[in-house]
This record gives sequence, structure tokens and C-alpha cells, in this order.
Amino acid sequence: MSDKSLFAPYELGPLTLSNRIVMAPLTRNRAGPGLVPSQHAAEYYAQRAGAGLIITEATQVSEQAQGYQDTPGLYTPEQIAGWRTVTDAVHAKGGRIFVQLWHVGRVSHVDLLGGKAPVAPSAIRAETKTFVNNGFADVSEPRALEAGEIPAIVETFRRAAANAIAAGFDGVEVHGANGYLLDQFLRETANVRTDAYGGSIENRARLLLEVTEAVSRQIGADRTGVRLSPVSPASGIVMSGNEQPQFDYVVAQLDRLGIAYVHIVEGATGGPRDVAAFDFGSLRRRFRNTYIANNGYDLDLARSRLAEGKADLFAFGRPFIANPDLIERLMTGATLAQPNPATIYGGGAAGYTDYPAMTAGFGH
Ligand code: 8OZ
Repeated sequence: MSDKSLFAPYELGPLTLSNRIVMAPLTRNRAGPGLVPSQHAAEYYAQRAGAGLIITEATQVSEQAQGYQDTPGLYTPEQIAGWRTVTDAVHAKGGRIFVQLWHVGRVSHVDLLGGKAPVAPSAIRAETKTFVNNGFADVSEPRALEAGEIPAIVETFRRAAANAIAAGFDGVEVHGANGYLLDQFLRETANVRTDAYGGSIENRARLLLEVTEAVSRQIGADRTGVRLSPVSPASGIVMSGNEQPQFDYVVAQLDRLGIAYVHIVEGATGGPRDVAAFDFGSLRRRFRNTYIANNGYDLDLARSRLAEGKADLFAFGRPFIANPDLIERLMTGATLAQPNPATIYGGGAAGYTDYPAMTAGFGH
């Protein structure tokens, strides 16, 4: 067994991470024209390259996959070129970076989709809002995907994964969490299909597994991860009470695919950890490769969970916004800066690349 310190290197598939702290995906709504990553994104991510692994903000696999204003894509040559500047900047600082690929499904608005309805497993609207036209609005009524459209959804993920490698990413995280398309398929409360993609635990898991298999065939299972949020009510997800068997099955099948990691939101995304009775250890036991734990971690909790063997890596989200040098701050016990809520979503460099790293003697 290697040194089980949070601050010692860790082997993730073919990659050596410099430590066990991961930068969780963080939506920042700063993409430029053509949904190319922000002109400041390379600097922003490079400032945070001290993380053992960076997972980018959620990034659309297609036009139809967008659900919020100014979130980036990875399906045009310009977007690939924009992301290349990010991966080059992170690699120059010795960092590792995966891109999180998403399709929002029903969590969208006609004004983001050229007037078309968002797509979903079933025509069930989520009780949630999105950010569009510079304000919050209820999501639009979705339409149910036809069975014949599903292969094209899988194909957009496969193609975006190929684009990720062309853009220089070290790997891909499939966004299966937080109430977006793949999570919608997993839920009895969002998926009432009667075809091969609904009606049973196995059928509800089919799309996520097909997408993950397509991505891992394209770029290698050892460069593929999946994020799940079994008990999170994010984006209007309603619990059925059958989350344990559903997610036990999903994770066992992901293990069969041999992917590098599962990344588990343990609780309500960005909220309490104890929202529901759920045995996350059951997921851990079903998965042989890396388990990344997320949600509400601080240094003490990460240390104790690592010592107990409950997880291998720990993803921190919001602390990375105002602390580009979060690793050094955690190592030295320095005070953490707090982000300005007004500049989390949207805007330019302010609240994005202008949070300073510690200087000697500062922040203690
Ligand atoms: C915050 C705002 C918009 C989207 C997620 C991609 O929760 C998101 C997201 C977060 O996974």
C-alpha cells in the first residue's frame, strides 16, 4: 500500500496525480461566442493546476445538450481549439485535467435551443429553473425522446470524447449526476418509458451504460470516469425510494466496464450530506477502481475517510473558486478565502482569475 497521505501521489489509471485532492466540476457561465471556453479559462484552470486532478465545468456534447446560458461545448473545431489552450496551460504547470461531458436533457429552455423543446426520457417537466436571457426562468416542457433518437445521443458523447483527446484532455468524466439527461433516465420519477430504456432497474441504467461504454471504447476505460448523485434532489429530481438498488446496479455495471473511477456526490449537491438513508459503502464495495468522494468535505473529513478506506480521492468544489492554491492552503492549515456569490456565475475575469494565491505570511 502506498503512502496514504492526501498529499502523496496517486496512480489513476495511466496517470500519476500529485495528490488526492480533485477540483470538482464547477459551472461558471463564462463561455464566449460559439460557446468556446472563456478567454480567461486557460489562466483560471492553470492557477488551479496544483489539484491532483482538475475536472472541468460541465461541457455540452451537442447543441441540444445545452441548458444554461454561456456554458461551453466540445462539438465544434473552435471549441476544441479553445479547450486546447486550457489543457496546454494546465499541463505546463504539471496538472492533470479531465473534461466533464454533459447533456442536460429536460433542464433547459426553448430560448437556448432555437425554439425547440428540450428532450427527456419522458414528457415530464422538472420543477426547477435555469439561467437564460440573463435571468432565472422555469425550464420548458420537454418532449420524450423517441427510441430511434437514442443512438444519436450516444454518438454525440462518443464524438465529444474523441474531441476531448484532440483537445489534449487526460480523460473524460461522463456527467451522470444532478438531474441531467443520464440521471433523468435512472429515475422512476422522470422516466416512465415502456421500451428498453425504462420500466426496470436494468432498462433505466441502459443509456448511462451505453454512453459510458461508447466513451471508454473511444478513449480507453482507464481514462473514463462517471459522476453520480444517488440522493441529490438537484435540478428537480424527486426520489422514488429505490435509489439503493438502482445505484448498486449502476455501479456494479460500471465496474464491469473497468472504468477508472466513479465520482459520487454523497448527499444533496452543494448541500447537506445527510439528506437520505443511503449506503455509499455499498457503492464503494461494488467498484474495484478509484472512488472519488464529493460534497461537503473539508480536510478533517477527507483525512478520516481516507484512513477508513471509504474513498481514494476527494473532490472539493466551491473552495477552489476563491483559493487557486487550495492544496497549499490545506497543507499548511492556512485560512480559506470565501468566494463572492455575485461573481460565481457569468461575467469576466472578476471573481474568476483574480483570487490571489497566498503570499508568504499571508492568510495564516
Ligand atoms: C450549477 C449551475 C448550473 C449547472 C451541476 C452542471 O450541478 C451543474 C450546474 C451547477 O452539475
